[in-house]
Amino acid sequence: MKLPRILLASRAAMDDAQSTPLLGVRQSYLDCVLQAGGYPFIAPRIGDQKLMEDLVGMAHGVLLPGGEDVDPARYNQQPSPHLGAVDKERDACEFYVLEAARKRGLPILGICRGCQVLNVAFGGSLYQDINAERPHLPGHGLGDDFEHAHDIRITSSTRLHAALGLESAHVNSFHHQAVKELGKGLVANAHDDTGLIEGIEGTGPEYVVGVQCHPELLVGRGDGVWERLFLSFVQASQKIRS
Ligand SMILES: [Mn+2]
Repeated sequence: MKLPRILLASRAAMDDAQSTPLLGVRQSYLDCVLQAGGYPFIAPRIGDQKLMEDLVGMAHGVLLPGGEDVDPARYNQQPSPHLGAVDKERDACEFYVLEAARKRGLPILGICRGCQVLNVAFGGSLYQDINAERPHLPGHGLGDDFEHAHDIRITSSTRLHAALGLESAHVNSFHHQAVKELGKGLVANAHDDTGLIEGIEGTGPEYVVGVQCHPELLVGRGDGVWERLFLSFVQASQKIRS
């Protein structure tokens, strides 16, 4: 059986102030795709629509990893003083990737920032900073805990529920932003104890899933539960391949 090709969007990182950025993906994402039976390949973070359409044309599934904050202009807000780093080139790249993937009906998995990009691309909005915009609620675990920071409740009859087979799960938490208003055609598939959205997915027949936690780090620490998410995504991509 030929492996489904999974396109991963990349980020820019400086390793040397005098030089140009490195473009890449943390290996934990690649490992999870490989373990689940996918063939990962990396899209350079370049805001070029044609290039991204061509790359998506070679893919059977698309994974958007974690990273910077989405430019709030993308959801018609002025930047808050609590906004973190923004990479407009990366935003452009990933919005083009998503547009092309949606046109082709490819499976999409968004992780942390990827979940937020997904929501904004579907017309939704974000909390630019959870603790600044939801001060009446207990502070969200923006963990220094690399393993488990809080629980999530998983909505029944969702793809996430079907993938994990659980009503609740322990997750890590490294986000200071979160989904505010849901995009069109999306539902929440998980919430934390304060009602904050911890995951989203499409209501249509295509596999479109976003999670706010970092399952790739949990899998790397031997958490078998979250392997099932990557399996469900790669299996959906395999259907596109065959
Ligand atoms: Mn969280």
